[in-house]
Amino acid sequence: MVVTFLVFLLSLGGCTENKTDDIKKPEQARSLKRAFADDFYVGAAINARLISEEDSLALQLLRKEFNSISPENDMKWENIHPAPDSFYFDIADRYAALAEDNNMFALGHTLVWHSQLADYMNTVSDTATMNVYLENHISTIVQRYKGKIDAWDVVNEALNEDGTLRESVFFKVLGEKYIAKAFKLAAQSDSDAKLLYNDYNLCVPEKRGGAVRLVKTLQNEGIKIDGVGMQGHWGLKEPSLAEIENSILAYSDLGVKVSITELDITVLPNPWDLEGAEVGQNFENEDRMNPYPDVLPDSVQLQLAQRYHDIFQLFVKHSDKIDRVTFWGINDGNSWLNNWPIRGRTNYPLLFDRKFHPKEAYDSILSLISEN
Ligand code: 9MR
Repeated sequence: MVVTFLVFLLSLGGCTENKTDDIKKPEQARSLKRAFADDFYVGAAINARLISEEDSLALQLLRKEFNSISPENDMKWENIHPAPDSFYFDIADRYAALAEDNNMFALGHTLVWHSQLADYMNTVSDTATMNVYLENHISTIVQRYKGKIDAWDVVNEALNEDGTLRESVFFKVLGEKYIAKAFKLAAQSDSDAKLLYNDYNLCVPEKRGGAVRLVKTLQNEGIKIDGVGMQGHWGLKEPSLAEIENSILAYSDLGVKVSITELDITVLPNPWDLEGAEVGQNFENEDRMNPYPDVLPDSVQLQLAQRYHDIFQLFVKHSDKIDRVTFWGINDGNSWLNNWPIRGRTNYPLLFDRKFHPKEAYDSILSLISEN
């Protein structure tokens, strides 16, 4: 921040003729997508209101700052494919059009996930039905958005914390080959789309081991996988920068690209030491668990800024291995972290506050570019 401030002072000193214009220039040029244009896409997850262009302030900010989008909920199975023979494409179509109109890199999130599944999927128990449903789901959706969706989270959160495979309905019915099947179907439906495995806690060594095995298994079978998505639901201290770096290197060593797909940093107490994003974990609210209901104290604001600075410094260092860094939301007010793992708290995990104003964390990230 000191550096940003110095740059600002220098810019004032440098203006001679048209002062107003010169002073404005650095401010107008500030934008995440411009700052990191040589490094990676900078994305945001967007909700149905924003996709439908009902939230004009959010849309304005999105266009200014970001060059990639992820649909927070609207392409998940329960929303896009609510009954075996019925698809609901209205919002997803608008999402794809928004990306196209604004020249943004569009992610499809997500094809195969145990959570937010349509009810009928949870009762499937035979191989034939599961195969038909999976084929219909993946082929229909990926073909529809061929050339419009640039990358897919093909399989989401298939791993347990110890690196073994989660007993999802897909696993129970088809065994581990459901993963290969999903990637194969996606590749057949759009050979140009980038195909990703996406999960949380992918910096934890045991889980990282599981993800490395998963990627290698696909590669050994000759199945296309282009990237690993490290979600990045992180805290002020955990995971350590060393574990984040080890993980970027471990995935990149496999010959796939890394994306940071769902970045946010919680500043609220977490007495259960929960990490990641297991949405089934929920707890009761109480005052001591919601210490900043009105405003975030400066001391914590600065800690958050420093943490974002350090993390982005690492991302820039490894920008040859990283395709995209996506935040899970636009501003603090619409973050899922206000409701997880306790409903109704006030969290501050993103770069923009509830009024869409950039926070210190935003400046700390942009200062990296002038530091280089
Ligand atoms: O942000 C999403 C939230 O609005 C939903 O209620 C929740 C339900 O599962 O999913 C959230 O997004 C998740 C994402 O799709 C996958 N990784 C974890 C994210 C946070 O839970």
